[in-house]
Amino acid sequence: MDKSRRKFLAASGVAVAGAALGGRINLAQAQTGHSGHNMGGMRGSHDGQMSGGMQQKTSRPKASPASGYAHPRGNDWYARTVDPDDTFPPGQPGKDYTPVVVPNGATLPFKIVDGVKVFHMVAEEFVHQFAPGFKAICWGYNGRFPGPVIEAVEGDVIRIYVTNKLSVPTSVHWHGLILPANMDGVANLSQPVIKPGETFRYEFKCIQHGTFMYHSHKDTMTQEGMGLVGMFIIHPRKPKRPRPDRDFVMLLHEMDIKPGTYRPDTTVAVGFNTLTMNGMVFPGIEPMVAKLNDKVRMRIGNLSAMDHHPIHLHGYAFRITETDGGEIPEAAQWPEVSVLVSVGQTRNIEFVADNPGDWAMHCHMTHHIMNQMGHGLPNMVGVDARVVNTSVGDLIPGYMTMGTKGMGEMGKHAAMMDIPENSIPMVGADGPYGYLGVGGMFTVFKVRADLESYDDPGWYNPPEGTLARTATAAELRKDGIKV
Ligand SMILES: [Cu+2]
Repeated sequence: MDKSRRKFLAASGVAVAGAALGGRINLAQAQTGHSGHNMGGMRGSHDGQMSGGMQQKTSRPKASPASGYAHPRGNDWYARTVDPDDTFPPGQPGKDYTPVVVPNGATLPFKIVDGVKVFHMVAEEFVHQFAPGFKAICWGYNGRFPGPVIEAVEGDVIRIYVTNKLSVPTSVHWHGLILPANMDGVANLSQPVIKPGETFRYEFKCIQHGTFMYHSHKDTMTQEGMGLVGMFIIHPRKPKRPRPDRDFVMLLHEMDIKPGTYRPDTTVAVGFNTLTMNGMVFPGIEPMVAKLNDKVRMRIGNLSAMDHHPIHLHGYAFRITETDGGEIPEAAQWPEVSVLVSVGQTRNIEFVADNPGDWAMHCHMTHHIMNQMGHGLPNMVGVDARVVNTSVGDLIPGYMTMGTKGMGEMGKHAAMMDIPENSIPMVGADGPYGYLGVGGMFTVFKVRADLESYDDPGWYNPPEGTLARTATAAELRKDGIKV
């Protein structure tokens, strides 16, 4: 940790303790904007704060030009690189930020009207495909589940129109954003509902940067469950570190869609069978592709109904660099190989793509890398299927016992079996060395030394001597391994 950072944290501690002791006074000061500004102004100015000298150096916060709202400054740990009251031209892709990469997804287009970034979202019902052979009637925004990623830059003033084409009232909550209370989108707490057919207008300034989300805040069990969710990215106006070469965005979600049906059952609370990354299940999920030594950031959000997901990346150790609450100081960044993304949280991980290959990246909950896995099945592992097949087969012609050798090959059987329409029970995909018996929250991170584009480069071709293979008799003999 550098010296100024340490000073800043020490100063924050003093300030928080002070606020707790003198709550009434601070509250009164906060109403005039003074107390909060002092706390915000303490970064690297420990001495000034202790002597009370900061008050002379600072001025009252100005209202936002867009909203007439005094930006909160008390909690200095939310991530910002510029003064929230300063005005900036709307951030431009390529110039002010490197756009994010959204596997299987898209970012929401905007136009600029009088210096304001204007977006339009439409909440609606549509048929969503999770993978070839598996669709359902979902809700989402602009025909997408999850909705398109909103991408902005710190200091942008944004206006988002939300049209409700659903048959029920809705609202949109901007999850993690620091904004005026009545732009927060909680139906009937911060605003009236958006009735079917209505278009609401939200407007606020992006005073922080980071990885955030948005979702319905009306009948959330149903509406988030049906797919009214999305990611909201705000890039720093003045990045302190080089921009990443690959900045991936991934939203985790889960539904329960019974095989043979076409609608998510949002009353289900456990045993979800459709575990998605950006709305897709493996093998429908696009790989993430990077060039060797690219700086990679992955922003992972979770708006599942009930499950936290430990997302594990093979072949790498990474650092957890940000949460939706802000940047983690470098000295406190947590090295990991799995990042737990709890419901309602985002996590950024960063690393250098220095290890070429095709690397699995998946939720480590084993039931979350299966598709439409049934539950409450009899335990057939280890059962002698020949006996069961013979005796039951007399009664039910064509009967075949499943699961006696585990579930790994089930997808292959499914191709030959009479399975319900619109279902991909445990279907995986053909990998370079055989059948890849996984589904759900599973993807592949592909790193290559030679890439002409970031399109899928196909399967990895390992260098000589780096492929695990069958041991030869001579090798076993030489190393004294008896089998
Ligand atoms: Cu999981």
